[in-house]
Amino acid sequence: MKPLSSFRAIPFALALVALVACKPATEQHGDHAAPTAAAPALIPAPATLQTSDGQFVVDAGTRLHAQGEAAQRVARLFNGFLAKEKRPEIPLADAGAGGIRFEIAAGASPSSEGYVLDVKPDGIVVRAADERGLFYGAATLLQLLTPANGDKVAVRALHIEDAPRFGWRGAMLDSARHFQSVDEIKRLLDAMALLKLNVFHWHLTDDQGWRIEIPKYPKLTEIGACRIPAGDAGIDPATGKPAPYCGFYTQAQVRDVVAYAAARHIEVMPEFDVPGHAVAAIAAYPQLGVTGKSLPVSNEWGVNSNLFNTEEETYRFFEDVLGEMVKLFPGRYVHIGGDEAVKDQWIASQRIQQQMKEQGAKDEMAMQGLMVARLEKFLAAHGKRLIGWDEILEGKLPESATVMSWRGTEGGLEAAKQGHDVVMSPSSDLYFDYLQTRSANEPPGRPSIIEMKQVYAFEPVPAELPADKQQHILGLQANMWTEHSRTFARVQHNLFPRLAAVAETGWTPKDRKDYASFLARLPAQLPRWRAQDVEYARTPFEVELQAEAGGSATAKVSLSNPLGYPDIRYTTDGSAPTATSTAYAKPFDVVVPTQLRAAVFVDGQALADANTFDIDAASLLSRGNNALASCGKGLGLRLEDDGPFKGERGIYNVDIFNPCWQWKQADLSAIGAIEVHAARLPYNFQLAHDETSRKFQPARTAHGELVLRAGCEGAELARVPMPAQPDADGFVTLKAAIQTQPKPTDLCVYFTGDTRPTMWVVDRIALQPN
Ligand code: TNX
Repeated sequence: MKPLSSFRAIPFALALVALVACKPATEQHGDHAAPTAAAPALIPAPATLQTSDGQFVVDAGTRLHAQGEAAQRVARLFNGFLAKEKRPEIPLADAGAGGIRFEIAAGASPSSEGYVLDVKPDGIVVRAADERGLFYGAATLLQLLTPANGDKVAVRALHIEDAPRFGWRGAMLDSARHFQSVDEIKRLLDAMALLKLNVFHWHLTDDQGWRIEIPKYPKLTEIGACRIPAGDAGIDPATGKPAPYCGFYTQAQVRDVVAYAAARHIEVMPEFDVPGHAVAAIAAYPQLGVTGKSLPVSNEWGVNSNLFNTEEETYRFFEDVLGEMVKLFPGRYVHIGGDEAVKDQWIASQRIQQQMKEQGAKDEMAMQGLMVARLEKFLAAHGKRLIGWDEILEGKLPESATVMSWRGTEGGLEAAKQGHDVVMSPSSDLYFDYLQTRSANEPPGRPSIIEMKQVYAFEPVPAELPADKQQHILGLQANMWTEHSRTFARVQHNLFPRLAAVAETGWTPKDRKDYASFLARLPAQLPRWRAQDVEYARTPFEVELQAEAGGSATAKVSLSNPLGYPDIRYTTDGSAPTATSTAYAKPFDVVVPTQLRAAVFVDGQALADANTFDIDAASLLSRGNNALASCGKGLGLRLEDDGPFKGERGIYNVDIFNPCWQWKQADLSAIGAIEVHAARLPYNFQLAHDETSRKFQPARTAHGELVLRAGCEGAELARVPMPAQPDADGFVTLKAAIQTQPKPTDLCVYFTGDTRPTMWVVDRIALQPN
């Protein structure tokens, strides 16, 4: 519950990671070396690219020529990006021979987002029919100018003709569950633009926070923008008083974000979620809710049963909010949510049932359909198109409505068949709150893993969709929900590098996509991101280790990399691994204790800082939370502790339907006792109709017991009563004597008693030999 300082001190099983600074590749050469042009590693891959002999060297003498206002705007942005990467800008100069030329020319590309880029020994020319296309050409050039060799870059002679496959290449950010500053959002917009993404879907309202200033309804931000986080995170230990978590964007800030995005050719699409995900608004104005009762802004995750009502005054509120949004956001679309609106409250309300009868809605989904239809009319009258999550298909949907398919692709397929436009963002492939590796270094999130490979393989156009309907698939979008992402660093960790795969699917022609080629190009993107201050996840580029106790004083070690980069190098003498350290080929034995350090190499460069693993007798006999399996297949989350109030908090995988962990095939043949180190977390979830899935065994004693079993349905090995509270450090350590088990045993560990309001979670299990 309240780990104060001890979290860091706990000897974690096998995953002690030492962070060693890794220099960007651009700093690793002297600037006197003669530059030679490398094969271009572009992401997203362009539609066509032909290299030829020769190269052009960009150096301090190079000048940038841009004719006309639009081309000059692109040139200034281009130099702005160079400056941000702390690289020399390329001075603008009047037209002359050689150098770099940005040019807008009618007919240069058939697509407004397309461009042509030529590198020849006498200069570089980027040409487009439209400013937008020229910007993407400049973004490609920025990548071609890496890696730099001091202030010189040799660019291989080439010819690129490029244009995107899809018009909607999106990323959604949930600023409701956790809030990001305007500067952070601008950093994301920069990174998106350089990957040629063009839609920023901004999730601004939800149960846990209302994040946009609407002057006519000041309480939306006075009340709705703050919540008291669950558990100890919501109490300031210095004062004992509630510690609200707050944040909203003023209208001036929204305009600033919209303008910043527009300059980078990104459309910002706001979302106002109705009729569910409405608690923050109802907390501000209880008359908007079905019960009329006042509610706190929610600090629980999941599906909340509080909905907006269907009164005329509520419609006025909707139109007032949307009226502000259509003024603030010049883009074509406004998102009205529509997801996860469980109808229990509407069913229970006589008044809403009466209104349904009067309005001819045969059921609650039809009533939501009428709501969508009214909002669609309102938006259309203001020149906007309505888009909503795929649930809106379940009501009668206005023809012009666009569907965002999140519950798989079926909703999108059905909508496109019916003639609606569709954006594909299935939770199975494009939800980036789902984690990307099994590493113990992953931040909180959803630990059903969506690996890069799966993101890359996602195909937005379903094979079953008839050819004459395929133009309805506008494109794809990655969604970054932030229930579990308290910091912007964690948001970026989840978005990058996977967003690069989304960018390639959105941009590159289908037949030019190739995962092996993508993986080969990805290492070149890492120093670019580092220069741009994009805090991409290191976990996919790290080394993971598995160690099993071997004979009396050895362990069998296997090493792997989540992305499958093959060149793993390691040391066992404490030194930092280099490209010439021992190459890992297959599992091998080490004597215990050994400190093993390993990194993955591509072209002589480490992809990430080396990982350091301490393999000793204690580590072989213990497993941290991350190395344990869940007992069943419920709803797995990777949750952060609610304390300490300030500083780093523990992170635990837990199945909130059935919190139970197992050490599969544990060798208990010489084990006489088991020590369990446990933390306690608030159970702050609303599961709506899934509530019945929440399982726990009744407690037999006042505070429940720790139970150990041989197999989750097997014989009980031990039962130990739990204390009322964890220790001052937020943890308890429990010791249970067991009978030795002759055969390898699935050791299952759980706690009895209601998981609400708090649940115990296993932090570490240690086997104690007889
Ligand atoms: C479902 S996606 C939601 C969100 C959650 C997300 C978590 C959608 C339209 N609704 O409210 O944040 O799952 O993965």
